[in-house]
Amino acid sequence: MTRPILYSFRRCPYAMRARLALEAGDIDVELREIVLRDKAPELLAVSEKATVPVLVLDDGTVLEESLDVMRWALGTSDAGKKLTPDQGHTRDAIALIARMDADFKPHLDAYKYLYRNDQGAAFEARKKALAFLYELDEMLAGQDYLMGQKRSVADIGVAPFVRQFAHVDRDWFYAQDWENLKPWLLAFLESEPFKRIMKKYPKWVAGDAVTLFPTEGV
Ligand SMILES: N[C@@H](CCC(=O)N[C@@H](CS)C(=O)NCC(=O)O)C(=O)O
Repeated sequence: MTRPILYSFRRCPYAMRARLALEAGDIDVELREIVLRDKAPELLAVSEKATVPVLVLDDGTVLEESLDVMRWALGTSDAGKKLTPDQGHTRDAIALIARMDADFKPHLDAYKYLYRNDQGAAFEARKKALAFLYELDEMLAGQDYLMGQKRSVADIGVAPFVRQFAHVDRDWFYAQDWENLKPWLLAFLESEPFKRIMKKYPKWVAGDAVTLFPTEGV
């Protein structure tokens, strides 16, 4: 049996959430670490869009969206059960993630990219991102995870982006009054699954020995 192939980039939040879903289901894939400024021709050959993550299934199906990779992982393994919210439905979690991609991520990108060159504009962008973060903070009131007392697909879909936001200016982030969001993010960063998916791999080149993710053996 050929294993699915995952084109991934360690620091990409979309790739992180795809890896977290695969990790939750212990679904082994062949991981190919991509360098964004020098993409492997094999990635370009299967995906015109060539963003990461891309998962190529053993029947040749190409999943080019992190949400599709997550949905596939949830549907084909224990990950579905493990990551089902104990409050609300998986579809609500996916809707929250999709809303974050549309409404929060553009402000995060602007904040991150402008921070070094134009702080005034960066702070404007940061302001626009706040509503979503306070919404998360409210969801977390009285519970450890976004949709209950159990880690769900909502947490793994959203947390990599909150991490990216927090890391633009850590001092500022941790000085804010989102008292539920801060411990939630810190717990995510310290969690075993997150540590497991953040292992470093060298850039993949055709002919390299296979890297099995999440198992990591060869
Ligand atoms: N909607 C896509 C977005 C993926 C995405 O934009 N990934 C970034 C890296 S974080 C990327 O590959 N950018 C392409 C590039 O920089 O050339 C998904 O959810 O998978």
